[in-house]
Amino acid sequence: MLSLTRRQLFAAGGSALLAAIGSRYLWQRRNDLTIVVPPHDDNDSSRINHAFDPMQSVREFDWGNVIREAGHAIRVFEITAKSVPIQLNAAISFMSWSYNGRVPGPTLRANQGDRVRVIFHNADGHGHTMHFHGVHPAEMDGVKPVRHGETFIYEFDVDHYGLYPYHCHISPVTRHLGKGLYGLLIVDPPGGRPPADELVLAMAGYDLDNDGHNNVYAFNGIPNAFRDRPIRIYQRQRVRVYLLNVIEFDSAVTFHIHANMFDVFPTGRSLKPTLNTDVITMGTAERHILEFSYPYPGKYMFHPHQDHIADLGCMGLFEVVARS
Ligand SMILES: [Cu+2]
Repeated sequence: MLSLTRRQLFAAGGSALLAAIGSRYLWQRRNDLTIVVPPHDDNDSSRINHAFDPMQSVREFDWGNVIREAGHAIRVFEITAKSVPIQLNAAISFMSWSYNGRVPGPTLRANQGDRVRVIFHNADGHGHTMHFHGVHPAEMDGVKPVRHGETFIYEFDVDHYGLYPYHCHISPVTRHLGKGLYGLLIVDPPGGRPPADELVLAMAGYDLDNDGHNNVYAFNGIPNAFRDRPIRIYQRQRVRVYLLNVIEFDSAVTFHIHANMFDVFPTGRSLKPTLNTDVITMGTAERHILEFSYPYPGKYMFHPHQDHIADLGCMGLFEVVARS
């Protein structure tokens, strides 16, 4: 893949050319880059059927359907809450409460300035809601129960790009969120972000016996899913991770990647990184954009550095695939 640095451009065309076309040219070159995703080997018939595919949720974004009403563009999403049994591993089946039958719920995505309409059906036996983080009127705050069989429409403008968790806000929230009712809304800045292989990772715990302590932990709903099936990424290609921590009961965890450093865009609310590190601390509901690229092929762990939490299922691998 072609990527011109400023120095390479000087070497290629000289300073007069650079002065004439300047940073605009560099920006366009970057936008011309094609992001490619390595294929995953999915022929393993011994793999557990979890009820949904955590590998799919890594790179899946729901942009909704854009409609126009009275000249105003509205991005429409449909979400249904329902109980779904999920196979956490060979031994543990767990009755989740889910948005659209998956944990985490779909990664909703919009552009700054959009109006967002979320049509929320509750097909579950318990009352649930969708409480979005971000700016909206009180009646859209998702703290009033939506009963079994009812539909509620959440509608608000997203005027600030960034990352916004959504989750059920029925008490006890630890239980409603911990059983799987959470997800992420990404609001892109005007013009978007530079091309990258974009991944969604959500860290969460499961309190299987309702004793106020998590028994297992997971990235994207399934313990050790990406330890057993590494996420393949290409060497020397920018990776952008939309990272959410919704681990209840443990007040804060870290996120750590091996053999590399990452840039941090806190809450997705900046276009420039504020930190470069390999461990970032996150309280419950904190979320950040991380960017990195791996220079060397191989398999590299990522996990919270609360190592007992990693040992209990919050463990994954990036498999960095060589490219010529
Ligand atoms: Cu709920």
